[in-house]
Amino acid sequence: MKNELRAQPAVSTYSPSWAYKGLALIAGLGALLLTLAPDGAVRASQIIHTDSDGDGLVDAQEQVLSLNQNSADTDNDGYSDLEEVARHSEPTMYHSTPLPSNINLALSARGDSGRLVVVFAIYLGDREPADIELSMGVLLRNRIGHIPPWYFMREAWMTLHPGSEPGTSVMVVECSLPPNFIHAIGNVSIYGVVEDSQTGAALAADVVDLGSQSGVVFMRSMPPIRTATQIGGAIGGTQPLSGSVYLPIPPGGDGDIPMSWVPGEVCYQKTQVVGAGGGLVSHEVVEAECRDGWDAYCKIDCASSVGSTYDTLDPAVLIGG
Ligand SMILES: [Ca+2]
Ligand SMILES: [Ca+2]
Ligand SMILES: [Ca+2]
Repeated sequence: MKNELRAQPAVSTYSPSWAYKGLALIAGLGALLLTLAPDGAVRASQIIHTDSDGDGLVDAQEQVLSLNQNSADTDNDGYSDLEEVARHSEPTMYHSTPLPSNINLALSARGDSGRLVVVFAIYLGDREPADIELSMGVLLRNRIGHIPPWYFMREAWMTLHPGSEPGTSVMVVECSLPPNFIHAIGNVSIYGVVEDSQTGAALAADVVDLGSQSGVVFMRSMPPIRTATQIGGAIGGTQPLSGSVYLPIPPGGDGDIPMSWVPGEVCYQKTQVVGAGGGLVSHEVVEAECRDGWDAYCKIDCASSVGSTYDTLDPAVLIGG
């Protein structure tokens, strides 16, 4: 169903070489994934799933999200880190708690054991896991491509955790992808959709934007609220943050990051929307610089990304909004 969607960007940003790769990739996404992950590749069961505080987010994922891996409720507001991630409230701010909701989905990612792991955090409310189905896909050359269910299921790892309200639960599904996939494409939006298993209706959707620069895979995300003053001081002032940070998530660990990436910093980009249509949103980087105070790395030429553009998906289009 989802692979019939076609999105047309208002602004085309693709180079011919990228388009060539995109064409080659879209020709057989399933075949590509199979090629890049032949038998013997690391499976989901070989990914490190240590969860020291038992909140459902593994330690390595808490590190990417800047959460406390030794506290199930980092901000002590009664909602677990996992539930806050799934429900899009800020897990490190006591005064940020989830809005009333029936079901939510949040995607994030990390590198782990030579693989890229895409993490679905799904707030189920009072639903059972059997009540929903998941689908997953990518934005490739202006088109939405479905990741085949056989691949998804082979690579998926699922756990279930209690929610804050009695009778509610939060599910985590981790799906590993070959990092070559990201290297080949450069930038990719990976989407997930939670569907009603009875009716097929889309209930929730989210998108995570991944990229590759100089062989380093990164995840683009909004700066956490707690660092608004830190990151917004020079660039954003007191205005609401409109930018994003890109956090390196090298599949093999920190050792994969070359010397040209500065430790203790992150590349912050202020962006503006320059086009939207058919579910695609085109962003242009208008300011960019390395900001310190982060347990991350900043590519030394972060500032040269000014003027570049990237596209992402509007999750609302995936649920018919
Ligand atoms: Ca945890
Ligand atoms: Ca935690
Ligand atoms: Ca909390």
